[in-house]
Amino acid sequence: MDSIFLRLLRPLGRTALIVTLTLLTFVHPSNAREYKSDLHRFNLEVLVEHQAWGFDFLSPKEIVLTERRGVIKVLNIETKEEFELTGVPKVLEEGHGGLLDIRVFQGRKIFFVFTEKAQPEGKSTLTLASAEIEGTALKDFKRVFSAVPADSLYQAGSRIEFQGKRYLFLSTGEREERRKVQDPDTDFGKIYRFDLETGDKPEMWAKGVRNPEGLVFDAEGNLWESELGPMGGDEINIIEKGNNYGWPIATYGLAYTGKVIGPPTAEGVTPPVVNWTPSISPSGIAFYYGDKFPRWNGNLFVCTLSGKHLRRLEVKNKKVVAQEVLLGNEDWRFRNVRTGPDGLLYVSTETKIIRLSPLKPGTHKKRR
Ligand SMILES: [Ca+2]
Repeated sequence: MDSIFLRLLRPLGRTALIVTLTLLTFVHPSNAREYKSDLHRFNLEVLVEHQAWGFDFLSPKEIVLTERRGVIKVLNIETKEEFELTGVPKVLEEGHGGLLDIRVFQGRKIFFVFTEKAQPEGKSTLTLASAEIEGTALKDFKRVFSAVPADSLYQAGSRIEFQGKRYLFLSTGEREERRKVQDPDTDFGKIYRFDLETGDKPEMWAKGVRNPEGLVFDAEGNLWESELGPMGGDEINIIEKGNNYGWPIATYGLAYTGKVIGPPTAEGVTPPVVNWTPSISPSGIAFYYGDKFPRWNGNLFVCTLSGKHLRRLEVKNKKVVAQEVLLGNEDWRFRNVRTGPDGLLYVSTETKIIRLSPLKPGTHKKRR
């Protein structure tokens, strides 16, 4: 029996059928795959087959991205061509360190975080730097901040988030200096605010975070952070000035040996908005604000490493009211996520950058 679709087409003749088939082909490019979620069906397209620890939009058509081994690339999201920038400083790729987050500030000025050798011999540090992208080169490279040296580059944190055109927030990890995290005079396990106008010494905005790999403002101006706990105790927090987020005096997680580190909550400690035990290892986070996925608007997307999925959180009044696991069958470690200027969702894993675009039944003919 003919489908309703074919019956409707028949009077229009062969041309309409060919045009329709062409459009169907168009929305199914060879490397696109179709997925279903609770609220939207979507296509997944692989843009490039390599890691991006951090990435941001340099223009509506270009992504600037980091590979942890010490490479910064510019990717054209239409042609999928990319080139590597020259003039990138030498990074120390060790533990969780290397070339980490990267953000576009204004025009082609960028900020990025990397880890490098420091004195005394054998120590390393976490450095925030700025530079300008000119053609295929990094110019005007400046170190803005280098953290107190430590022995370890595990739990390095290192997300950057801007507030308007004046402030930059940076999350620093504990770097296995657990006992120094609560000390306000060390750079371990902190959220800093930099005033880019005055260039003053950064202000400690909050303390007591462990390995904060996600940092993002929502549309109402709340600063959300994600952090990897020890064994269990992964958290999402809302960061407020002066607050203590508890590590290591309060945690839902256990030491890798199974030993108790601290109670889940303690006086003076701001509890997480949500926590996960066993671990899913949350990394980059982003709110979706765009017109391509209307039912995802205002949702918080969380990349997970050991969880190997992209997690969608529905948020109401600063609370997580629903969660959905997306792309859990791919065996990918998800690193970072961002809404594109085109309203599509861009996600990086340890092996690729992908783009999610909506697919709604019955909308094929509208899509050009
Ligand atoms: Ca905490």
